[in-house]
Amino acid sequence: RMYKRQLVCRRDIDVLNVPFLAIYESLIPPEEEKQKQKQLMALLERLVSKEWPAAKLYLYGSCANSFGVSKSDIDVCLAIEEADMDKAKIIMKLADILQSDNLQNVQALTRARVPIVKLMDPVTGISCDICINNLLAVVNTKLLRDYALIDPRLRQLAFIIKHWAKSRRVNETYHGTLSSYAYVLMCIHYLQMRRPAILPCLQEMETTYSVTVDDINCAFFDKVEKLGDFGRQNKETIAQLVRGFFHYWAYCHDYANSVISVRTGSIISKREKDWTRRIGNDRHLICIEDPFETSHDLGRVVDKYSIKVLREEFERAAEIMQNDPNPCIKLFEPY
Ligand code: 3AT
Ligand code: MG
Repeated sequence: RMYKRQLVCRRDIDVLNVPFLAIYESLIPPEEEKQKQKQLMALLERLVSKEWPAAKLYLYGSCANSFGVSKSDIDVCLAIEEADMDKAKIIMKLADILQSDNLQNVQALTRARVPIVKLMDPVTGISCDICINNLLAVVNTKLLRDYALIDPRLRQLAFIIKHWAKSRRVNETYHGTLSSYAYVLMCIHYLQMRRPAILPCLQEMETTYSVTVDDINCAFFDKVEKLGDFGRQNKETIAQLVRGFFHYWAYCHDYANSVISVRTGSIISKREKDWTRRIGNDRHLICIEDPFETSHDLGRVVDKYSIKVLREEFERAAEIMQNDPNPCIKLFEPY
């Protein structure tokens, strides 16, 4: 009888695969959008190389890590060696160069935590942020993209979680909730921890890709096409994974003692990282280790108010996934 009940439960949850996959499909950017991004990149490259022939432009963030939904802004990094010029000066110069072409709303934000130039291209309608020498972000973009190539369930899960987080307004770092980057790391970690595992830990495998950025050695296995169908032993469906993800963050994660770590593919202790008390503004109320900048907790933006909001949203989502026969409406209900 027990077995029969489990079967029924499984069938119940699996009717949700169709609507979840439909949401995922609806969020994928169309090919035409990718073409427009390329067109804008080509224009920017042309303008930048006139002033700085040796400089390079990289796409990073969701437009390059494969976790970008339709109509996202694009994130661009200008890699430049200008020993005698500080970032603010480069930003001003860059804004000047772009202004004089037909780009619109060019703004130099020199005093932001990460100084950027913002602009809009009227030809493609795409908005873009350009930062200077943020090469760690370019490397973590590659890591995320490589993980996405291993099993399609990662991209599906991350799109759904990001869509939920945006709908519920818990994807706003300036209000103390988590970045998209943090949510994708949470998804990767969740799939690394499944048994059988759905994702491996690329940083614990043989090094096939290695760069040193800001004195940090970033090394991992990037020949992901060689991993075959890594997660095939695990038959969990997208509906089960969405439910399991929320259940984990609502009821199972040990917020007092644990750090999730994609770098090791495991849970590590706060004590081991000395993340047990507040230092400055880092409160460590939910701990997500950056895979390369290991002293960096992506949960550090979370404060004593927003942790409550976040955990209540995880519980709300877990409860809906558990009890609502038609959860897709309520789950993504605008906050
Ligand atoms: P959206 O689709 O724009 O919401 P995204 O993946 O572009 O998602 P963000 O705009 O938050 O995410 O960030 C852009 C990239 O910058 C993603 C990641 O490569 C890098 N990044 C963001 N936050 C951090 C961080 N705290 N530490 C290191 N890298 C980060
Ligand atoms: Mg972005």
